[in-house]
Amino acid sequence: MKGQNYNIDELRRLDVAHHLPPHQDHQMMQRIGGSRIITHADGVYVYDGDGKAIIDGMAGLWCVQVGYGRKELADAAYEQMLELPYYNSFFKTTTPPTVLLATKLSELLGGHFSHVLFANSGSEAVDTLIRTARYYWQLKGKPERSIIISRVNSYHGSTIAGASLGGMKAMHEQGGPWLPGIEHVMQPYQFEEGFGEDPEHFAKRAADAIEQRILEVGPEKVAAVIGEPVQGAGGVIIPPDGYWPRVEAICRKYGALLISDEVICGFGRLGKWFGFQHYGIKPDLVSMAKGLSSGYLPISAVGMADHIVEALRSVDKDYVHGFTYSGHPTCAAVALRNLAIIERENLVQRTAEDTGVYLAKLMKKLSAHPLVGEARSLGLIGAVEIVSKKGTNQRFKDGDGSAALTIRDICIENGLMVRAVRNSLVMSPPLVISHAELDRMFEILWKSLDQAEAELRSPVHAG
Ligand code: PXG
Repeated sequence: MKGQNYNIDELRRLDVAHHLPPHQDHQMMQRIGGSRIITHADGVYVYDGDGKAIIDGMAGLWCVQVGYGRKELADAAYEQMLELPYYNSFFKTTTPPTVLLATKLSELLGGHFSHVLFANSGSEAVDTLIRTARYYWQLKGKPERSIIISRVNSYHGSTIAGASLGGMKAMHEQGGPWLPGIEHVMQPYQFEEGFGEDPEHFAKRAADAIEQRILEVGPEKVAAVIGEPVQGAGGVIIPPDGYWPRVEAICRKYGALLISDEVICGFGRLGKWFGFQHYGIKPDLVSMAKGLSSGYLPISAVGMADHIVEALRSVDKDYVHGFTYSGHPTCAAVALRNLAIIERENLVQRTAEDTGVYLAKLMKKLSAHPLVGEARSLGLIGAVEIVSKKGTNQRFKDGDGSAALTIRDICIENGLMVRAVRNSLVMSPPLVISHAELDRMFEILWKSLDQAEAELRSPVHAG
């Protein structure tokens, strides 16, 4: 299979002719003649149609925790498909992997999360969160509690509900009207919104923005506050210490549910099984996807705290929610095997105590580069802020994002896949990455920044 001879030129032509890739500028794709075709992958490397090896600094799309080429996961899918490829969990029926995965997740979530409900994508899990939070309050006799507070630049998916809940301006400009009852407040993004401010003060200010909004809309109308422990797609925004415990206290004060969207932060990314465990908070609902199966098959889940399940069980009628493939046995079998690999290879602890620490060291070194305003990381997720003037948060071209895109393209040409988000580069390598591979990533980053600098500082680009 690997390195199979595809007709890459023809595939690129067909890509333009018939395929609309997600989250993409379709005019640009036509202009550049189609996508880069990724033909195969192994470990932390992906390979394109020209045979070019690229270190996958993004773990696919923040998801391939255990790296590529895991025969065990292919075997798990194969064995389950022969045994029982699919059956539903609707007809008072379910399947062994479904139940075993629910049990395993409830163990990993710890303590008060006794149950999970399955879906297929992060977006579906987020829809489930919104619906469950609102239904919970209906069951508690407080249907007026329907508002959900979210943050600017948060990402919660691309369905109508997910995009409504997310704080992505570019998404909100396309395809509304949006779901009512969502409020967006400031993000805990110190580099942009509190540059030079005492971090403790900034943490308090950002958390208090939530309290203010609760008071503005009326605490009796607020169902929940949702956040990613670290905002991923929004630019790897790592909140200052003190932010999450304060947000939790605010939720408790006004009786709002606290929801942690763990789609990126879950499964070891921050050095704990879940991001909320890193911050020492206790949410009422959590969403999971991506690293749950390391992206080998689509599966997502919502973890529910005991009091939510008690409310669902307080009535003798259906909770009329779920999907054809909720708890899909093949996806569940692969997820179970993936979690077993993460445990066996100690990837969560390794991220906390070894590779995450090493990444932080490399980030510190990189922050000396003249184009770098800040290089931050937590566990194996990080961001590099690109600035036009060292020591400030001033951007190239009024912060239109083109500088980061230029550097990103150079990185890819040099054999490193990273993403550009507004004025930063972001990364989340597979949790199996070695020190030597991290070294290689940062050699490429530094070299690419050097190459980009001349171009960015030329009068044409600096504009
Ligand atoms: N919540 C979070 C925190 C996410 O990161 C979703 C929900 C939705 O998951 P699905 O499986 O429906 O895509 C995500 C997904 C990007 C990018 O630009 C990030 C995601 C998806 C697409 C693009 O970094 N995250």
